[in-house]
Amino acid sequence: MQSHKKEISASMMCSDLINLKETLKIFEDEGVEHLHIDVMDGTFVPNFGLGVDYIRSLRELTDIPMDLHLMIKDPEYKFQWVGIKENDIVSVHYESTFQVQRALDFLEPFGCKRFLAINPATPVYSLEEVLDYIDGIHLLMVNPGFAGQNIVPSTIKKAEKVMQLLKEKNHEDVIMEVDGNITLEHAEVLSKIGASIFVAGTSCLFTGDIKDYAKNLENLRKAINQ
Ligand code: S6P
Ligand code: MG
Repeated sequence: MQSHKKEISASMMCSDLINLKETLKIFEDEGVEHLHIDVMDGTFVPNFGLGVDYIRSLRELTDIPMDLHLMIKDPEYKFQWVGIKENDIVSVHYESTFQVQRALDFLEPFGCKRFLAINPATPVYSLEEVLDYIDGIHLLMVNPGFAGQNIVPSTIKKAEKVMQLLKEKNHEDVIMEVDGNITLEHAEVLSKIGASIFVAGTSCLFTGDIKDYAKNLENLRKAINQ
């Protein structure tokens, strides 16, 4: 198995706006690699989420690259709205458009890393035809839309199947991100399976008190690097 660096993506929908600056300072000091931004349109998922003004303001506060998780219908026509930068990851959902490959093509000129996201019930074989056009697979461990949900148990086995597919297709250059209910225990198991990016939400990072964030990040770092 090709080994990739293990990285943390802090889920900003779980963060507390009042302490935003202090939170970002902790993330910078702790070397958090990505800010996970859940963009939700109320159609693809039953919730509204972080929007373009929030993204713009956040850019003024930090240089940490963004991990833009687009949970929106027909994303290929909306990339310009988002303000994508070269160091960002952008995930489009397999289920959000009839033209996944076109969506990935439309993303190419932005120079960002292109990830394909799949929901818990979307089969792993859906990834096969687009492996040449992506840098990563974004595996949803919960049905998207909300923080604080319990893992869909079958997704752990599914993570193994993703790694198996990448091996079979000679595509171990493609990395796997895991998103949803990433507790320390799940992080450790998924890291051993081969995941490289871990979305840190209420399950391991945003546990209530900002004073705990640095320690929480250190614990997560330990769990994914065992
Ligand atoms: C869910 C979203 C996720 C959440 C994350 C929160 O729709 O894609 O990125 O922000 O799941 O983490 P937790 O630990 O509360 O599940
Ligand atoms: Mg997400």
